[in-house]
Amino acid sequence: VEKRLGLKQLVDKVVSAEEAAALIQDGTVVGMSGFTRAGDAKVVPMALVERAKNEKVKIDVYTGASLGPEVDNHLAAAGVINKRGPFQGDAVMRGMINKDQISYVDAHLSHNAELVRQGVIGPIKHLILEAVAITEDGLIIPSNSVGNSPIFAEYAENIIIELNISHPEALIGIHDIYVPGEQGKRDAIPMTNAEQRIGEIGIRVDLDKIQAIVISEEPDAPSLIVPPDEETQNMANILLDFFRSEIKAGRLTNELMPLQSGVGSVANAVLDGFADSEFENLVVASEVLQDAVFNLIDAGKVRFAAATSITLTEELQKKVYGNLEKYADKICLRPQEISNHPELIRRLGLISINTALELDIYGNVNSTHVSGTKMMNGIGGSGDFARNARLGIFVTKSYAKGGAISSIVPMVSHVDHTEHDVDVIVTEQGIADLRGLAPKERVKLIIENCAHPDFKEQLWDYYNRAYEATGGAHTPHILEEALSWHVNLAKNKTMKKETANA
Ligand code: 0RQ
Repeated sequence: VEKRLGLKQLVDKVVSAEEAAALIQDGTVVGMSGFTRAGDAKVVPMALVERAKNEKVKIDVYTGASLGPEVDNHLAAAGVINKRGPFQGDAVMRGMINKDQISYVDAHLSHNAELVRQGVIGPIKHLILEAVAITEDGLIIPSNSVGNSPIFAEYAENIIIELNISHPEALIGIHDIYVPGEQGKRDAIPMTNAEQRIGEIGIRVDLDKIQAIVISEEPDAPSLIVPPDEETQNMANILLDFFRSEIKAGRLTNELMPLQSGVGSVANAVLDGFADSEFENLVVASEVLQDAVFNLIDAGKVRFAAATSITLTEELQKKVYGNLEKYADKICLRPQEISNHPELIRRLGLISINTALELDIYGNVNSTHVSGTKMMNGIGGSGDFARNARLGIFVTKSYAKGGAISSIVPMVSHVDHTEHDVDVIVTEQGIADLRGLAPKERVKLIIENCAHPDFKEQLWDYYNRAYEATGGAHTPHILEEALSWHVNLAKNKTMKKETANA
């Protein structure tokens, strides 16, 4: 502990998790560190779960992104969370959101910092921040995520630090903390390539705001991704072939452009696909570094990887955190305001790869709402990237729930990424490059190349009738029928239309 707590004047701030949790007041807004189960505040929230057994305490919780079970499961189940933002991915919290027991503000992850600056989110009474160290000159070194912690630290009235000594000391030095100033007065962000460091190795805070320090040894919950299967492997191969054709066309080189890839099993499998490819010297400029990125660093394929968090399975946690020195000069963790900043995504020319729940025949993408109503996880950073990337790619299997659901529908039941933000679609069936195409040109590629064979005929039938009915309007639809596939799913548990003699 002594080594990690470099600023000796703070030693008398060390308290128990219970004492720290007692400082949180009912009805307040609390910021917490954590991004996709990495670097979460853990022990103070769990003490709050205990406190809530005897006393009413309900708060609004804002974080970087989804947190592990301590907050998004246990704290939610204890009834402590009134409002949650900007991203979650937990079954318990999802259930409560969809039963109106928690209100959820699902937002672009790059937008949160601006909302804090403007006071739309706030006043933030407390920030609970997991750190690996506090340096002699007063820098707080976050652990394996940065998320929104720097902006919360600037605006929060009080800061509670969870000093987690189980994280490796080698994390010190991998962060690059740069916080833009007020809008209208700020400079351009001084980054012209993804490998550049532009800030400090920790978060500079007003030390008077540090109210308590809790020593913790609680590990992060591991990521839950499953290994690639035949279909995700196929999607990866299709995508690699697409990159090859872009190289032939002179639009990319073998190093591609900085890669962003979303969370989840599909996105991880797609990145894994690079391992046996000819691509090399790759740079990753993403939100989350999942297992695949470290495997690619080991394989000599990725030369540098920047993000705002590191989220690994148990196996990779052991491998990476046990040898962090090996990766230290190849990785960098930034605030999510920077990793997801439109200015940088556009300037650096990112290739972004995110997962869709469903998409429609014109290329609109739904990433969040099952049948337009039930929240799954949230938009996360997918919108930050898709709209501003050089190439906005969406991947999804062409079907879900054993084939009862077609991921390609006449009209999406909720839109997260409009047709204007979606460049390329990949399913296990094939690819649709939508760039430069008008809606009616897109239909052909999406249905023929990407839809599951079981649904192709049904999609063509809808489109052809919509074309006739509208006299070939710009974007043909039959409004009475556009969402009938979802209605059919709700009634009959399938999107498959009954055949005439069935
Ligand atoms: O549910 O396991 O209960 O069957 O959705 O789907 O295929 O396992 O894919 O884990 O990669 O998640 C879009 C949810 C995909 C995720 C989404 C059901 C399916 C399964 C999961 P079951 P898969 P993944 C960076 C960028 C938005 C945020 C984002 C996501 C479950 O990728 O949340 O991109 N993305 N952030 O059966 C009903 C459909 C369905 C369906 C799939 N059409 N209808 N259910 N499912 N398609 C990260 C951050 O920003 C932090």
